[in-house]
Amino acid sequence: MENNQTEAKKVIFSGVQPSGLLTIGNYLGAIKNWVSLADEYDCIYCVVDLHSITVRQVPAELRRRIYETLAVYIAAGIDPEKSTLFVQSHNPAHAELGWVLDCHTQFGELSRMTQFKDKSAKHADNINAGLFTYPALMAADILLYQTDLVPVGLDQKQHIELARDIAVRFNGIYGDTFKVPEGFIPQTGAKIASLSDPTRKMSKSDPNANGYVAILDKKDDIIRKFKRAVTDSEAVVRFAEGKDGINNLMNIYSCFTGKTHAEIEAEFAGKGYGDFKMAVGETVADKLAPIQAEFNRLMADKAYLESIMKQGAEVAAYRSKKTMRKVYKKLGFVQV
Ligand code: AQP
Repeated sequence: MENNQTEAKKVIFSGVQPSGLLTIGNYLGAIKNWVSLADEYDCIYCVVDLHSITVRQVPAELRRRIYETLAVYIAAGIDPEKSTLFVQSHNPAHAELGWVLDCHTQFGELSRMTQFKDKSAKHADNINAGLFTYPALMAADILLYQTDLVPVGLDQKQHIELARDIAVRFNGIYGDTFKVPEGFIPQTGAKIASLSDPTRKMSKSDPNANGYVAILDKKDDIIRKFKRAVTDSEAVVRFAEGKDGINNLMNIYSCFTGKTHAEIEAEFAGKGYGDFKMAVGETVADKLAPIQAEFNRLMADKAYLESIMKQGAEVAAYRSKKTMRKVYKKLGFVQV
């Protein structure tokens, strides 16, 4: 199952929740980097369905989105023969280690998590215990595989720091058990903002569909959303403080074209926001088109997606077993 070469490579783990249509924020902050790291590292990419039920989901939609999320990973360029792709609930070790880490995470630590504060404000009618302990389950996801690096967007930085604290604490109490992971946050694209409110991050569960661009949005919709994007009244394309909307569009354009901010400023010198927004919309739509075509092909072959899920779950279970045995032994549980 594993060869020596794989064992020598550093381990990467990351995931996306199937809680909506994946956005270009998820793509630029996480998935695009997963693809670029896949050759150099031993990569494990997960569809984190257990996390998604911290917010109420419609079961039929959730089921469809689990397939869709996996299909987006592959369509974006992750080769299931090189990386392990699987669905979190298919490996029960995540929930098992999650419980153990719940018991090693402090109430005060979890109370400080900004995502918990944001999400409990958004879902005031359903502030459940899972929403609160989400970061401990995320720590379990990562620590199970003795992960070295976790490529994520900026919004997950605090959770990665907590995962490190939990690992250090556990190792301190019971002796060396977990590798202490590092976050890997990209230079550009780490925080893509909402198009309708550029002071907030772009989110796939935003009830306002004009705030996000989904990876699977049609070209016309993508262009329309960029045309409507909130900017400012200066009408000069330049990256500067107080120009959140334009800065965000420049970041998006930079991520998709590889151009620097200075190059973008030069390209649009003397042109208005209309031209710039149009160029961003066209570029994003054109770059997403091949991913969308591959996605449609994959979604028409559920049997193939299921075979990837199955194969990935076996590898994930095999790899996490070693960590779980170690954890249970260290805790004093009886092993028969
Ligand atoms: N706006 C963003 N910019 C850059 N990176 C982002 N990520 C999310 N939004 C942005 C990164 O995408 C990965 C997967 O995120 P997630 O699904 O685990 O949950 P999230 O961070 O809460 O993302 P969303 O889209 O906002 O989901 P919902 O709306 O369901 O809460 C992570 O690496 C994240 O950093």
